[in-house]
Amino acid sequence: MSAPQSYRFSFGPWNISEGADPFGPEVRPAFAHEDKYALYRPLGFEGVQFHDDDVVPGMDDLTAEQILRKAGEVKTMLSNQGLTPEFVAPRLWFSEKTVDGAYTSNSASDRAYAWERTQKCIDIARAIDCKAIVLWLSREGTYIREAKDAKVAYERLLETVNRMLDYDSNIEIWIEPKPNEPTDQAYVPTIGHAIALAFASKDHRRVKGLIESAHALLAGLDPSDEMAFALAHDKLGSVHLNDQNGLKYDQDKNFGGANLRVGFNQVRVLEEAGYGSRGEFIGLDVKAIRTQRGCPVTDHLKASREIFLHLVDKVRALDRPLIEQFRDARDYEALELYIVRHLLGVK
Ligand code: XLS
Ligand code: MG
Repeated sequence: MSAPQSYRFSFGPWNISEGADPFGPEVRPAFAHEDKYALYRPLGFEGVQFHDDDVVPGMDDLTAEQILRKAGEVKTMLSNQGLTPEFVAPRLWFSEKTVDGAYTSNSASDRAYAWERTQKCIDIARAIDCKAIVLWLSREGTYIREAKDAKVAYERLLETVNRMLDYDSNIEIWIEPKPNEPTDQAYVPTIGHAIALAFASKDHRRVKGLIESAHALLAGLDPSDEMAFALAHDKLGSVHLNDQNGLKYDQDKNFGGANLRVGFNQVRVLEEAGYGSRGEFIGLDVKAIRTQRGCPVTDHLKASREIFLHLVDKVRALDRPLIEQFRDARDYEALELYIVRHLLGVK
């Protein structure tokens, strides 16, 4: 048997936040973005996930040269801290020009803005030596179904993916599905949709998915099965591990915090498929609870990583022959009791 996989972890600077929510303002002092890089290694993380404007704030008002200069500075900061940029995602949901979506907007000028911004995002990724672009399609959807022609919208998404592949011959595109929020219904709600787009594209080897646990749960699906589907097609670019307590707003709770067994099964599927052995990161997307005091707050990141690693130990300690016996006998009652006892640490 090969040596057990050791995992590398990543998160985005937005995971260290000031605690604002839709009902109230910041509750913790701000902590400068650029000071966050020094926190990664001591917390056990080596990958940084970015939005394009995390790298280059105010990028819409800067020239190409200014953008590249700023990106170069960030590249140096990362290498000073021994960090790897995992992905850059165009933040296409903040601008006035994307209130009704970006690539799927009915307005040609909105779509032109979205494409310009995407090119700049790829330029930034290149400038910091990052090989992947994440497309979280946020406002690509509708509030009422009649607002857009959904077939045309999917054609526009495919056209965008193909243009991105043409624009840069090395980058990978990782599509991050989510079924709703901020829109009522989002296009590309599941990993199946993302992978269909990948295979329809002109170079499917460079188009994959990023699965966020909470997004799969919001679609009423089990994240471990979503991950298994992507892995079976060799299309799991990355993950955003977190948790979600039912069909509510996107909670970004600590991994395993709401449903430990659902967390365990994600780890089991990743581990059994050898995820990570080609350098893939265990990415987290977790929010500190609003009531948490301090600056910067990082306990939620530490906790999620620790829970993940405990679950790896649980997966490695499974009695595989016993599981096979239960499967052969189709005794799923016994299998379930064994799994729950195993998780509880009782014999
Ligand atoms: C939203 C996403 C987003 C992406 C990057 O839920 O997690 O932050 O991962 O655009
Ligand atoms: Mg995410």
